[in-house]
Amino acid sequence: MNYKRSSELFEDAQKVIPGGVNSPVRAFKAVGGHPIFIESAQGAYLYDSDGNKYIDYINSWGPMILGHAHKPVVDAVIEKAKKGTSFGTPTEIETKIAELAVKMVPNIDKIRFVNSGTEACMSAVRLARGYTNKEKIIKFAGCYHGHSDSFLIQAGSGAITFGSPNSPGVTQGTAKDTLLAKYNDLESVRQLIEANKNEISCIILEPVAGNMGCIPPQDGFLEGLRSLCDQNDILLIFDEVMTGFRLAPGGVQERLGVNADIITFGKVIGGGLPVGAFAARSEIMDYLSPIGPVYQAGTLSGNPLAMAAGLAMLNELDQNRRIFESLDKKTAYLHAGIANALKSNNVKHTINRIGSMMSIHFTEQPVIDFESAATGNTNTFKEFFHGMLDHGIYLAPSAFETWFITEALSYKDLDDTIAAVNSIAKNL
Ligand code: KE4
Repeated sequence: MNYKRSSELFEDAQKVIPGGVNSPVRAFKAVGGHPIFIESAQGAYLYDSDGNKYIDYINSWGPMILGHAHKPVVDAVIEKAKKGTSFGTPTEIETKIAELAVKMVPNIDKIRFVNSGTEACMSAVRLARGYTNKEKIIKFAGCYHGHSDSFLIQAGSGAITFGSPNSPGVTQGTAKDTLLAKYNDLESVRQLIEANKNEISCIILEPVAGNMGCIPPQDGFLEGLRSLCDQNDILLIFDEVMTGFRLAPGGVQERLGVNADIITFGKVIGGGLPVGAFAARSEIMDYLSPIGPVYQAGTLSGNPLAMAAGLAMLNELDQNRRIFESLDKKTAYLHAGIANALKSNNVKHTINRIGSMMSIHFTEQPVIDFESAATGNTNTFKEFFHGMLDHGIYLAPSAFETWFITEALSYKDLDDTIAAVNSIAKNL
């Protein structure tokens, strides 16, 4: 593949943007080389500035579940833009998408829209602290909830990727209120609750982790957290920024049958435009300003343009629920093909998968938490990543991310992907 133009564009970008990127994980730091600059995208494909075509398994880190430049979403955005993009006033479309989200997601009465997953998770924790009048939170090593100070403690995604899970700039005063548990380990949570009696406002987690690779909850883990929260007057926050409207119309709550108290959203809910949201039953959400004391606000929150994209996306997912079955089948097919290709070439690996999320870990042990995810061979991942890129397959440039499957992928795309793995595996 020729990456000449991307290389030139990266040189220019680095002069005026820190690291040449507006989000660190895009910089290829973990895999070496330089990032690929994408010119356009359509369906399951990306087209870079050198004219190379890729089958895309990032899909903008999750939003493009129906594929890039999906016509109903694009048309909705174009029509809405002609009438103005943002007024800073209430608009009918905000109510429409809120009604649809409340219909699709179990156990919520009200939803507040913001502009990113970070904002949604940050606001959800503030709401939990205000509602319970308690200050500490429990998060899990390897989970990522955006870059708000309270979360950059053993954070996943880009933070693990760059080996800075605890970021400078986060004060001790903040860090002391964030308690760290081990994913899929209820005993680690019990110990924290015992040691911090009546001080913990909430437990926040990715109910299916996607930021240390894809790590589904083990049987009983979510149910155990639900019980611990009920017994100790703690709110359970499901960060469904990745899983919401992806693992089922109603997300993990629907798919795995465990209810949280507050649920956060991002990615799919915005149809590719900047949208985050958090939702809960009324007794919690009514603690929010302007009716309650917990302040939260945003200039572009619920702007009509982003709402138009999100509403078009959610409408299609709500009205064509067979999409979720198709996504599951495509992901299972891809999993089986890749596993066979790696196994037949004696490549040590573990593949985790649930719904349309999966990840490959170059380790033989089961990957169930941050520690086991970190046993993956990062050099093998680097070779695998660049081999796939050269075969026109675009993966997340980090071993601590998830493959996002889009409905736009054909079975030929999946077969081409499996063939690429088979070809690369011979040299891993
Ligand atoms: P944003 O602020 O990036 O919209 O959302 C933060 C966030 C919150 N919760 C979960 C479970 C998330 O996965 C994310 C963001 N995901 C990363 C990918 N692992 C975004 C990619 C990036 O940082 O550029």
